[in-house]
Amino acid sequence: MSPRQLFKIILGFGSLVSLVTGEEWAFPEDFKFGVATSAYQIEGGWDADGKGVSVWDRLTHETPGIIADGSNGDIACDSYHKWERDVEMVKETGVDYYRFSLSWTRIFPQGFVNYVNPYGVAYYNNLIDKLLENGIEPVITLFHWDSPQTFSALGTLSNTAFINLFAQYARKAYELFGDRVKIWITFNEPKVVCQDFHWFLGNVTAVYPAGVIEYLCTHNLLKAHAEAYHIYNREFKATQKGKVSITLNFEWSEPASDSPEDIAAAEQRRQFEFGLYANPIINFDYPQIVKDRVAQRSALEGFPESRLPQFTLDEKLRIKGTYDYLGLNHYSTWYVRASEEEEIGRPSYAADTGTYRYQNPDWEGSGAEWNKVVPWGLRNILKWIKDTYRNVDVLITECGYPDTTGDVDDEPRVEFFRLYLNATLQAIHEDGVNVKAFMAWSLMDNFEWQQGYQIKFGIFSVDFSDEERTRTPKKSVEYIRNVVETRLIN
Ligand code: PNW
Repeated sequence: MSPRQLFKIILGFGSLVSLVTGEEWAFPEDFKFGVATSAYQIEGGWDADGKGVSVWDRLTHETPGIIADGSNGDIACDSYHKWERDVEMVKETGVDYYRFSLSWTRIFPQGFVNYVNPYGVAYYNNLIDKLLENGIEPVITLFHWDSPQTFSALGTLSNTAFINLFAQYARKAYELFGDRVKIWITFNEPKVVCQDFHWFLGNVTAVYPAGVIEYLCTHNLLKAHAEAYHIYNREFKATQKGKVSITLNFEWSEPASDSPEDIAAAEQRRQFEFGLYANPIINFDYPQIVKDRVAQRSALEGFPESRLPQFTLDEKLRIKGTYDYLGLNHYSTWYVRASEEEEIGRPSYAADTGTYRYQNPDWEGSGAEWNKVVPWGLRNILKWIKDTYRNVDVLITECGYPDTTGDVDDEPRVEFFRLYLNATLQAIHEDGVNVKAFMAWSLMDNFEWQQGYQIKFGIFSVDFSDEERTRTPKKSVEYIRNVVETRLIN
């Protein structure tokens, strides 16, 4: 029996039980569904109507070999011109939310807010208005990786100047769009920005001084987030009545065995990967284990103080509580085992994190190596978040399934959503987690960063060989639409 068949039997049994007991697991009334995209991945129009250059424009244009298929986002899905069709697609899916990001340099070509590009503002105004006309609520990410190229000379996020530059940008965004936009996300996936891909900082060719800049970036990003939160609270909240938070990515770390060492190793990894950002914002300061490990390794490496900067008490208090919900992006799960300490040598976040992780080769795969289908990982994450962060409201801002075919008959993606939506329902009903939304990644096939167009996450396919960038619904559109309508998984 395949896992899929087994799952259907279990699901079937579950519905039988609920029939008999008269209770049925439905998505609560106030639960919202959505679909998500980001500016650089879909918009194209990279230099249209006065848009300035972002680090992704520069990177893809000037670094041969960096994108798997040699492509870039110059045209992408051409959403800069096809946005009306995008709104139709969201409408067709029947969801409540459309999450998209602002291209910073489309609105502020140089990154600085002294000059506002009216075409950029008009683009987002039109999109927002059209969404609202269609009963769809916009969810806006301010920073989904395409920072202004002009900041690169400063080291972008590794420079404290970034804090104020971002705060000014956020204020302008609230001013321009906040009368209609009520859900704001400051940063998408800080860990990816600061710990995973150094070229997000615009530092394409230089040897990356890992282990130092990684934490400077984290430190400044958390402060920039907090400033953007406080600006909203102080200057806009009373009139605009919206919510501001951050979206963190979390791949679940499951202990590889019941041994205390493996259990501790998995927790260590969660704290390094998620706690590094969530703890200062929701609890207080960086997690103790992160502070201790980075300090110890820094000392052995000969640094006079920890490579992880310290917040002053005022800063800790200023960052604490800067969330009105928690945004979560989730894709897959790993087993984690305790491992020997990496030798003292080149300092790095990876060495600080320690531990060893792997995936079970028997887990159902997908079009991306790392993206194994492990729905219980999502449920465990949600439970862990509930326990670690006092049952904060969680919006799942991304969750999705990649393939390489782009087939409109995307049964494996349907199955993925069935399983992950069911894990969400279990977390709500059995574990009492406050999950308030599920947004599918992605509305359409798009520029998948380093993988270019080879990996497809869309519930709509896009014909990239056609100038019109024709979009076609896949089976998963119908599936999601049905879940939204019935509020049940079937
Ligand atoms: C997200 N991981 O990144 C991004 O927010 C999207 O822009 C992107 O297209 C999408 O995932 C699909 O890749 C990820 O650690 C970050 O496994 C980290 C992980 C996965 C995705």
